[in-house]
Amino acid sequence: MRTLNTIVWYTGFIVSIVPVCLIFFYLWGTEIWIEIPLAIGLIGALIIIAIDSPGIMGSSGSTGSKPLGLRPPEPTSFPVPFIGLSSLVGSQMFALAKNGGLMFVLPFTLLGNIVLAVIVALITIPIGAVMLLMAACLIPYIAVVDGIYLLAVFVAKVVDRYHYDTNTGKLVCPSCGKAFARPDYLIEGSTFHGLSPSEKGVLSVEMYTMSYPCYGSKGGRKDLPQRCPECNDSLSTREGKPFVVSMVGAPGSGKTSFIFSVAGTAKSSMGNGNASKVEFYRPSDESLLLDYRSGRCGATPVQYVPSRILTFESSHLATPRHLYMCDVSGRFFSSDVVTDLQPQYSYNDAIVFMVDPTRPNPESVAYSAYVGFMEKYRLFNKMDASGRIPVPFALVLSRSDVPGPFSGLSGEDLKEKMAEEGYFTLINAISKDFLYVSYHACNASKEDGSASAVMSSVCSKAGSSFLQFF
Ligand SMILES: Nc1nc2c(ncn2[C@@H]2O[C@H](COP(=O)(O)OP(=O)(O)O)[C@@H](O)[C@H]2O)c(=O)[nH]1
Ligand SMILES: [Mg+2]
Ligand SMILES: [Zn+2]
Repeated sequence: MRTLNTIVWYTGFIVSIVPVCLIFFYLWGTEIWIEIPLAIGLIGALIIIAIDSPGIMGSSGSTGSKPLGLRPPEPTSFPVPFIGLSSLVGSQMFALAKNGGLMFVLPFTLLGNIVLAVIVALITIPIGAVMLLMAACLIPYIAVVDGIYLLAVFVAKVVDRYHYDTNTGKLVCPSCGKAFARPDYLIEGSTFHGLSPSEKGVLSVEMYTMSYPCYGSKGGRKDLPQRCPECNDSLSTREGKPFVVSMVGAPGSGKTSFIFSVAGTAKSSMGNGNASKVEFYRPSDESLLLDYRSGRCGATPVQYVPSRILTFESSHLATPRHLYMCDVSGRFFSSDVVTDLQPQYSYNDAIVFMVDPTRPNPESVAYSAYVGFMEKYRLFNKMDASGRIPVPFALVLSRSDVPGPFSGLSGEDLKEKMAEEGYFTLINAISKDFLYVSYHACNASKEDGSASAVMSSVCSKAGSSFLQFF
């Protein structure tokens, strides 16, 4: 912004000199008696303007020490805004008029020595006249510059707001799981919440020593150090908007396996061929994927487990995208674990409910896990049982590799067969609680695409851009 202000400032001088010359030539033609004072006036005015430039006078700069005040005004508040072009050129007019006036007054201070006074007057009065005319000629320049300024501010505001809202506006802390609109940004020891577009809409903010990207992740703000506003942990989400999946189901139903099946498939297929990079947010999850691939899948502990986060990057996305798969112990859905602090219940984008149809008494195990989940979910979100929840809900039968009554079925066929096979109460309850329900079968112990198909279905129901990755 400083640069822009400076350019407008010096262009003002150049632009106003041209009409001054034209006025002289229009009024008096090319007479020598007018050319000489005009030349003196122009050269003098330019010299005075140049002498007062910061480059020559040094940057000592406070307003009081300026001898003539023809430098561009320094912004006094940080971050540096547009000064506002009309007030910029307005103060330029004032500076020219004041200096022009001074040139007229100067000879009178030397009246003690009349010869010197006349010589000085011969030089300063043309300079004064040129400066006063330049001040007057700035008026049309102000009109043009202001028009451009107002238009630029309007466009910048719209563009900035669009970038800001499309690229940010949802943050889930990978450490504590709390959700916020924006992170805290750290700049030169100060913390800014959100670094949001200001009144005038500019693409970067100038602090005391440096310029920082302000709006739009494309501008580079995503590379600033960030922290979680709640737990203060440092984040490297790079403003990637997350898609959050809550995993639900009885112990051993296949939740953890499902997560690694999705993650493994996404990594080996490079997000269905649409990502340039797919990796775990936490490198330590890589070894769990290796365990899963070699058939080891440990029980998930009964405590808060940070989500498994998969990061997708693509050249046509301004920010990475993070897929949060919130794993929990199945025991959270039984009555022996009373407190359940799963923050994702208030903001999840999809729910995947796993059912193992091969265990003894599968319907009642699944139903009681579902009831245990819904009690906590409604309680957490302060919902009564009357409203249907608009979050996409996928019921997934695991162990599709084990032959049984549901072999080869999915969608409505699977739903009907389940109703016949004793899951009627469960299906009925789900239809009452959720608006968008889908039925799937999958082999969660393999990366055969069956788990990814579930992701594809919920992403499409949620209208999420993550759909491309499955
Ligand atoms: N054959 C087969 N085994 C599965 C499937 N899903 C889960 N398992 C196995 O079931 C056990 C429990 O799975 P896990 O994912 O830990 O269940 P969780 O308790 O719901 O997280 C693990 O040994 C898995 O390998 C499946 O679809 N097919
Ligand atoms: Mg588990
Ligand atoms: Zn946090």
